[in-house]
Amino acid sequence: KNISIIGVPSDYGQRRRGVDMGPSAIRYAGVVERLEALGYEVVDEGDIQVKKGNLIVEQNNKLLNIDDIIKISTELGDRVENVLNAGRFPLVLGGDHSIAIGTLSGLAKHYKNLGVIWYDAHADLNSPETTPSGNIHGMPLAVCLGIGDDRLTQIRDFTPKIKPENIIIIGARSVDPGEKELIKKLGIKVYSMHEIDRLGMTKVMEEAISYLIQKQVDGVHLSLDLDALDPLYTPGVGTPVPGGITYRESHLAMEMLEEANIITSAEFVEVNPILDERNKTADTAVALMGSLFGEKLV
Ligand code: DIR
Ligand code: MN
Ligand code: MN
Ligand code: MN
Repeated sequence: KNISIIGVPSDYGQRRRGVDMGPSAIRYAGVVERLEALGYEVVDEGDIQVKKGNLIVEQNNKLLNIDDIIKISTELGDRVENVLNAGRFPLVLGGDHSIAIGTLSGLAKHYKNLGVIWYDAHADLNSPETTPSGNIHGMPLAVCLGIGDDRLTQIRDFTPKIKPENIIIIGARSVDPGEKELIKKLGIKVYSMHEIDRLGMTKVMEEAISYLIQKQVDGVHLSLDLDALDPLYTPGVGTPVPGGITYRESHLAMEMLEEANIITSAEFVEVNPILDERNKTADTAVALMGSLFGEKLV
């Protein structure tokens, strides 16, 4: 596998400044060196152009910064599709989770039956009707299912990007009422913290992997929000939720994905250095990438 890294320094999907510095923090934590040490050819394509220095403006209190997010998502989608067309593995660094709209809009042009693992404390299944915050980082999974404002669902002129039965959410523990309804209605597979506690991460990942294989997916995207982990390990996130996945459980999950050899693209999002402790969250992100790409303990 040859890896292409794309940084997306966007904080437009939420209200806490600093997550735009996530790609830099992850680079300073040594992502390129870490992956090269595993034998990959790594090209850091740098960052997508994101307009800086402006205050977050509420054009519409249900869809904060929608115009900027459309622009960023469209460009990111083009870039991700180019990486796939070059036969390379896209590794996207965020930025807040709204960038997943762009990533998926690139992946879904290439893969006809894409699977998605959404590793997150949240379900990111809100719409303008259900959002408690107006923050688009709480909506990307819904948008990719074709639910929400047309300007978002129609990014790169096609919708939906993914099928509900090809999604697995892992780590959920803060799910809004409208999101719960949607999960039930669409039958989306969720391993909340309850299932992780009850079954253990080994069983959760075994089930998740065989579930996606049964769906005959032709690719699997890992969308990893660092707030899936307990804030003990990843304090540098905008919306920390206690009772999360441990450091070792997360490594185990990555190691099992690597062994199963199913992941075809990944993004690591919501690293906010302003809220962090000595770059701990970016360090954790890079360590998890190490496991995802085949680092062995012994
Ligand atoms: C909440 C928080 N469900 C919202 N979402 C977050 O604003 O829609 N997603 N933090 O990552
Ligand atoms: Mn291909
Ligand atoms: Mn998220
Ligand atoms: Mn989250």
